[in-house]
Amino acid sequence: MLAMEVHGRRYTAYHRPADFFQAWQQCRLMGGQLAPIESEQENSQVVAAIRAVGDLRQQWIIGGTDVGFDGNFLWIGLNQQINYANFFDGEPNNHNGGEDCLTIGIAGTDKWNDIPCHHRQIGFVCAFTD
Ligand SMILES: [Ca+2]
Ligand SMILES: [Ca+2]
Repeated sequence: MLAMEVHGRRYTAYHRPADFFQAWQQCRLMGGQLAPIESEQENSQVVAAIRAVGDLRQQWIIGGTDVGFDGNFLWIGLNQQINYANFFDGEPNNHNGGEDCLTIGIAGTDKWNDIPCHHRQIGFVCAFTD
């Protein structure tokens, strides 16, 4: 209980078009990681970070992927499987067999979606720990 602050993450959203791997590299170069989200509270923090620079009418890249093993999602910066999940209804659907990277902001909600990793989105969210 009350483990919500245990990770001590700060999230920053970047309104900067990028695909998953570009976003992953940019977060790393800035000393952070492409955002993992491990609780409802962290999901809210990510939404707040996005609203500081944009909105949820478009999808923003976060750090989840099942590349290499469909249906087995992990946080790329943590090397850990996703436990807390906040997918939109019907997602992840691996549409056309080619969706391996996660976004937040599908249909204007704070829910997640899987998309093709090479699709550029409006921006991405990094997480930083002190
Ligand atoms: Ca997939
Ligand atoms: Ca999808």
